[in-house]
Amino acid sequence: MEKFKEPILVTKSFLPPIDEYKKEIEKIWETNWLTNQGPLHHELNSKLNDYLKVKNSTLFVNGHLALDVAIKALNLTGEVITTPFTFASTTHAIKMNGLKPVFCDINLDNFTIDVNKIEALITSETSAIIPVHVFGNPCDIAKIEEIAAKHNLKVIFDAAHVFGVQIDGVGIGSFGDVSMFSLHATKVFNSIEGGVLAYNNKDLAKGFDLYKNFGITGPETVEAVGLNAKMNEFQAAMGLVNLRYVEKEIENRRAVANKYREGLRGIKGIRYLPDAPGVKHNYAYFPVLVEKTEFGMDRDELHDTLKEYNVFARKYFHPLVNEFECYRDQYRVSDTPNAKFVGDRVITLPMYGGLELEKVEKLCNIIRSLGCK
Ligand code: T4K
Repeated sequence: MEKFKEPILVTKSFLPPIDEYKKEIEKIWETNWLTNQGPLHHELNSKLNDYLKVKNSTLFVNGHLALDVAIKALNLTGEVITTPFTFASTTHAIKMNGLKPVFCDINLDNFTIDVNKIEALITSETSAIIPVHVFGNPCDIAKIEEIAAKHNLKVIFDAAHVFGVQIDGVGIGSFGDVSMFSLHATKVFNSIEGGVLAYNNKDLAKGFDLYKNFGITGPETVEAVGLNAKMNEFQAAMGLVNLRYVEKEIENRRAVANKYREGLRGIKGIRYLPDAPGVKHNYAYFPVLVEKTEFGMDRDELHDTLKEYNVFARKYFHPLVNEFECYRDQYRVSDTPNAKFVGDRVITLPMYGGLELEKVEKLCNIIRSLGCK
């Protein structure tokens, strides 16, 4: 089969029509307000509350600092239970706050934290759970909330991948103490870079605002040691324009996901995830597990061979966080066997709304042709 003429990358940032963005940023020339909670920031904030179906939210310059601020403002201490099958950000945010990440294994059904293994990891030092709705798949939220209530733990959901996801019509940011959404360029919805904390308890807003702005509370008062994590007006403008297109983007992604499922169906050794009942998915990623004994090639061979066809899939998330150079001396990967299993087999195929369905079909045919006959 012939290679693709143009490279196909794992994703492609959504960009709105440039004139719409220009029109939005013209307002910045009128207000002369570039950052520090300007009018576009406020407008985006209130529109995101509606779109995400959450009671309260606070905007940030990126998702990582939003997570960092959530950890600080919730006063977490000691140990925090999380998963190693995630992006570096989740664990680094815990570690950089002087806390100890404790890795819980994942389940093999949708790669989120295995709720049956959490309680065994709770000690007198545990203050919180930071589960990850990885690839856009919701964790077992009810069970996590039950465990947290029983042991008096805080819950911060790393919701970086689940912008727009709903469960039975409820915004996924409505659960736990707080949820962090990433609005990075590679996400379903972007504000170039950006982050959102969503939460029910409006009293939390004060701490989030405090830590994202150097701990400043007034022109002559600084109440806490904070950082600078403010979203600027150019980011907010991009968010406002992109919000007009996000539903269409998700619809297009749904078509891409369904095309993959159709094209990959029945290939031995290739496994992909179904939609979960009651969930409005956002199709943030299209992860596939490759089983060498059935497919004939392992994940790494498939990944490298696809490059020859001009397809640049990615191994999200390999290596696992507990295999990183900076963590591996402190943890045993054998403690999280399902995460190891998935991390060694997973490949995320190209996924974005603008990916033509004919290309998806051809890519599936290429994968089929590479497998065992
Ligand atoms: N928690 C989780 C679970 C996360 O996955 C992330 C971020 C965070 C927390 C932290 O949120 P942020 O602080 O980032 O808001 C990317 C993203 O940078 C990162 O946001 C994301 N997760 C992670 C999973 O992926 P890289 O290093 O793999 O991205 P990069 O630069 O290789 O880009 C991937 C592809 O995206 C490129 O091949 C092409 C496309 N792309 C990329 C950029 C930057 C574009 O089309 N346009 C662009 O501007 O980390």
